Amino acid sequence: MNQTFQVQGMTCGHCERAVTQAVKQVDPQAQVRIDRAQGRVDVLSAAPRAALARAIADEGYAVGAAA
Ligand SMILES: [Cu+2]
Repeated sequence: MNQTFQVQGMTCGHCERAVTQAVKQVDPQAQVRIDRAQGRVDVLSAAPRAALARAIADEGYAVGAAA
């Protein structure tokens, strides 16, 4: 299932890796696609949306609903 998150505060490749790692800690099988300019993170995963959002937020990024 594809899940889209709006994530604020990603400014560089390091941020993309941090977000990707956070998602993969919840679901190692997850596929993550990030559009940094749009602040958009697409996650292909069956993990609960709330768990993915919390993991990203725990890295220090503001997570909003998908636009
Ligand atoms: Cu960064």
